Amino acid sequence: MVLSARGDVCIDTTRPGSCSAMLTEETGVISSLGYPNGYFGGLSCYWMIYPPPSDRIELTFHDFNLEDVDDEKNCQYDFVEVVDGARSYKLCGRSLPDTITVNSTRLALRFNSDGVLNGRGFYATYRAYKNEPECKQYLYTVEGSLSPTTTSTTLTTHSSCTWIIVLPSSFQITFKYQGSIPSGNVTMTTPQRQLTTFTGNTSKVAVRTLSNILTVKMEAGMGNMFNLTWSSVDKDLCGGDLRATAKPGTIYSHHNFNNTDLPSYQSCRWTITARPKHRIVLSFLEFDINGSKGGRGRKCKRNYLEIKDSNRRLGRYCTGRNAPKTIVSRTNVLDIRLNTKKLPGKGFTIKYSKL
Ligand SMILES: [Ca+2]
Repeated sequence: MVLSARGDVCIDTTRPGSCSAMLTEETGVISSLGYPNGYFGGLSCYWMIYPPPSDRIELTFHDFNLEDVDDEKNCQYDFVEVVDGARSYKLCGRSLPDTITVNSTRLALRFNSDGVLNGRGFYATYRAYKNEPECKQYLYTVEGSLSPTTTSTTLTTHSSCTWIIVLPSSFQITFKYQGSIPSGNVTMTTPQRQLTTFTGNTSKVAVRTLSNILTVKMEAGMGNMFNLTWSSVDKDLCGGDLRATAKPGTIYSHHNFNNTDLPSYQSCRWTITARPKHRIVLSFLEFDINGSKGGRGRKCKRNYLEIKDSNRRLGRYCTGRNAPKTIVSRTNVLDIRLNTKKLPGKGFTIKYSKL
């Protein structure tokens, strides 16, 4: 790229060491050649800021050290000139200028040094932004639903809207999506990866993220509609110490049993204790644990439930091999362990009581 500077000098901005540049990003850095070790005399440098569509450009100087002058209003030696189309103003000397905000889509900077007496130089950053607030919403609830129709007023003035579900780090978000996106798309991402992009018509899809943060971004388009419901499990919060009495208690394999499948990569332990000389009876009301990936494994390797009473193993269980119905302990302590890896299945519900 070649810019004409001073009319008679052409500067190649792609050449290393060039003192001029065209800046087309939303935000960027501008510093004088040689900063902070001082600039040369006889420079005339131009920076053209042409950011993506925006309403305002904000220019902030972080360091400003040009040739020392008595009169910073009369900048006739070394100076920075800011041109926003309508106006221009010169900055010189060693006072840090205030942040400059212009209602313009473009901004030009010119740096001029004369033949003698230099300074450290200057260092500035800029950012371009739109006047309207961003269409972005943070959601902090462990379950909920969202639909862009509820925010259609904001969507009409934005090219895209973003919803970010943020939960504590031990949580894992599962979402169900259905939508009709005739133009644009809806993209789901976690900090780790892009999960999926929806366009057109999508009937209900369920996705388990393994992440505590989910970003949903919709590119606006006429007639776009979707509905997203999410739930989550706290993967640290499973298992527990329970007491068996005559009145039955219930163990659910995980939160939101019936609504979401078992979380992947869990290790949970429940210890049930009855009074001495009593035994414990477990009744399995529901049981669905895939022994192998997505199927009915025979060896209960991938996902399984293991039950012991006082150090003696009563069995390892998964669907298909030996789905349990009723288990009675021989001692007053029962130990239930759940281990899951991938696609563990629906989960289980167990009633327990003392015998
Ligand atoms: Ca000078």
